[in-house]
Amino acid sequence: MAGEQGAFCLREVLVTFQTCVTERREVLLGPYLRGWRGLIRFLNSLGAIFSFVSKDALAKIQIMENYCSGEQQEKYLTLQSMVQYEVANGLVDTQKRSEHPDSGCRTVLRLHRALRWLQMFLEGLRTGQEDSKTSVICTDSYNASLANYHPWIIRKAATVAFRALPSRNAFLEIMNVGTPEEAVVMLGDALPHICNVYGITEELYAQHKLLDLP
Ligand code: 1PX
Repeated sequence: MAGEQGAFCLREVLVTFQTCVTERREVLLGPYLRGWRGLIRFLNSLGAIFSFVSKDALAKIQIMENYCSGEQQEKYLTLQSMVQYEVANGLVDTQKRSEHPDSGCRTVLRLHRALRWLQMFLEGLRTGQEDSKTSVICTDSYNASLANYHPWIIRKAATVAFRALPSRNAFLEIMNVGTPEEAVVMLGDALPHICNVYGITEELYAQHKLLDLP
């Protein structure tokens, strides 16, 4: 992403997922959310057919940004401090959404599950054959991850939208990091960082039994 209005470059977006992990393996929410904003910008460039997805993701990013700039902002510096604060103060609904329908913990959990989809999708693109279909890679990675948490109607809408995805090479070019071959190399460099963020979050949520938050 070369500046706000400049050409979109996926490399710079993915780098934020590298910079959000500290030496103590904490996940900084600021860069994490910036990474998500960049991804949504990319999603928007794929056309209005994905606007129902970006609307939901943006609403979640916005909820988190409000916490990060709100009265308790120092509690929302890292994922670890957020979990500690919200759990210790009873700010998380664990059975059904009621008093705290938009806790940071449940909101990040939705993004975290989507990050797993992203990781699988980009890995599928990276290792796919030149003529493999992006829609198939996307559907397979969705079915193996996020779809498990979505009702039928969302799954249906998502799989219909996936059919509109461009070919693998066109997709690699939209990433704006050079030739398809260069994009594949970039993905190979960037994906371990996404896996790392995913792994740290998964471990943290498992420790606190937060992986099934309503
Ligand atoms: C070069 C590749 C970059 C591609 C970037 C694409 C970024 C996609 C970001 C997807 C973010 C999806 C967040 C979904 C969060 C979610 O699961 N929300 C559901 C549950 O929320 P709730 O508050 O009700 O508990 C919500 O019901 C979801 C609604 C919208 C539909 C979500 C469909 C997800 C499909 C994901 C794939 C996107 C297609 C990308 C094409 C490349």
